[in-house]
Amino acid sequence: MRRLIPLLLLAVALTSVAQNPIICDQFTADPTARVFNNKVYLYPSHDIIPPEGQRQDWFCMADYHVFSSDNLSDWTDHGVILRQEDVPWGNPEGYAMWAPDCIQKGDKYYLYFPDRPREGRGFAIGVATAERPEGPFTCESEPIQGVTGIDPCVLIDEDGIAYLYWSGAGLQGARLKDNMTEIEGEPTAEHTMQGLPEGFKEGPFVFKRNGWYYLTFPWVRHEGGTETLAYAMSRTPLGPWDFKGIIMSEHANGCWTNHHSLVEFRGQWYLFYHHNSLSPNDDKRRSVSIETVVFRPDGTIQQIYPTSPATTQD
Ligand code: FUB
Repeated sequence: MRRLIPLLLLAVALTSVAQNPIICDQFTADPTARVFNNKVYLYPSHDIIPPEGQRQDWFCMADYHVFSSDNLSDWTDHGVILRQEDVPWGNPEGYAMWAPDCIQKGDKYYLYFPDRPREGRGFAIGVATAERPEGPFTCESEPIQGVTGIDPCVLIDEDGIAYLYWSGAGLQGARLKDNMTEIEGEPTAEHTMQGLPEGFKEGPFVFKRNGWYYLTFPWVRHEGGTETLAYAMSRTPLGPWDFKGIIMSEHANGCWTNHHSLVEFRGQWYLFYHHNSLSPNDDKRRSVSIETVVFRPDGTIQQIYPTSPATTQD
């Protein structure tokens, strides 16, 4: 009986997850799921078909929507929460609102997002704040100083200290100041996470469970390959990390990217990830799916095999 109960709980969780992909009236990618006020809020990138004049075979994103659900099946679209034109330091025609994150501290919600600056090259990471998870969000006048790159993720530890992780030259991590808009220490300091294998890495998502920090990330394990989802564990928030392996293997249809978050909701952990299910001939227009996650007794994660329509190589 003691063995049956977890299996029954898992079966209930599986049947309560929506059919994949979960949002079908627009493209959604790079999903960060967070639990606020006993609901799951989803902060994805919003892939669009590139307008004329933009590169047609590349990512194209002009704004963010936020979605919420209290059963993981029915999702409410709260509409646009930030547009590229609303970013004071951003290029209003950059179409580069890539993977975001949102976190609550006190009575404020902080949206972290990459964008192309008006001046110069590359990406910076901005912060916008709101009083509610669905916005409206107001953007800070400058991006985070000393941080260049994409795919921000924020962890607030049990002691209240916040950490920012992002993808620059490799995966980076730094402590955030209490104001949540600046990193501690010298901007030029070495922030690269130690202990990770070779292979292009982006999209860090860090969470804590039972005293373990998990650094999860898309990882290309073979030269010329596409992205898996992989992870490493540590007893400290900035590593060094002990690489553990694959969470989800490469998409079987060649969709180059995957990007994800893991979240616990009502006692069950879920993986949110993306696949080009709604645009099989275009892997830059992606859609979010959900699977359940199983942790082994030692804290490691069982490999996840996506449910239809996504399939993986193994
Ligand atoms: O969505 C644009 C980029 O594709 C993200 O920043 C990466 O993580 C990859 O999913």
